[in-house]
Amino acid sequence: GLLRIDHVGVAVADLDAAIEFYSRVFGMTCVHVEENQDQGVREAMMSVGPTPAGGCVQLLAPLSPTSAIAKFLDRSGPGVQQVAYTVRDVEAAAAALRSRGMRLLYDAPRRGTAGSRINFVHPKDAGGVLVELVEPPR
Ligand code: V0V
Repeated sequence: GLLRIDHVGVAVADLDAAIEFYSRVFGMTCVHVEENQDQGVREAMMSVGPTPAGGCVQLLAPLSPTSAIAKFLDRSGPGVQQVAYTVRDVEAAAAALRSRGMRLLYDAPRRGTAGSRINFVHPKDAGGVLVELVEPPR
């Protein structure tokens, strides 16, 4: 099952400008920056509150004009693109959701932030929300 909210993903055009904005205005701390070629993103994890227990906002900037984030920005502009939940076992969580009629985007998990394993529920099956499952690295 789902353990907690892992992060809320926000599509942005300019990652460095967004990091500066979230730090200055909301007092969040940038705890990780990474480029993920497979997902076509440069991303930053912004920790909410004094400890990681507060969860994170994940800022997502496109690496190429054909990436998922570029397409989202073209269609919807900047804003919330996904809600991600922590799971213990991403394959088991995906199987459970498939059995409840959800389409998962990948047959097998792919690599997410910091070596996590990820999959997604199609937004059309989840009330218009792109849902991500995140199994943290061991
Ligand atoms: C598209 N739609 C969305 C949406 N993206 N609705 C809500 N939230 C979103 N993010 C709607 C879109 O408006 C269409 O609605 C419909 O879904 C189908 O659109 P489509 O043209 O068939 O599909 P695409 O090409 O827009 O692709 C959508 C999907 C794509 C979700 C399939 O974005 C995808 O593969 N996403 C998973 C990977 C990803 O998002 N990577 C970036 C984050 P109408 O017009 O039919 O009503 S990377 C990440 O999270 C990492 C690294 C991490 O957390 O570790």
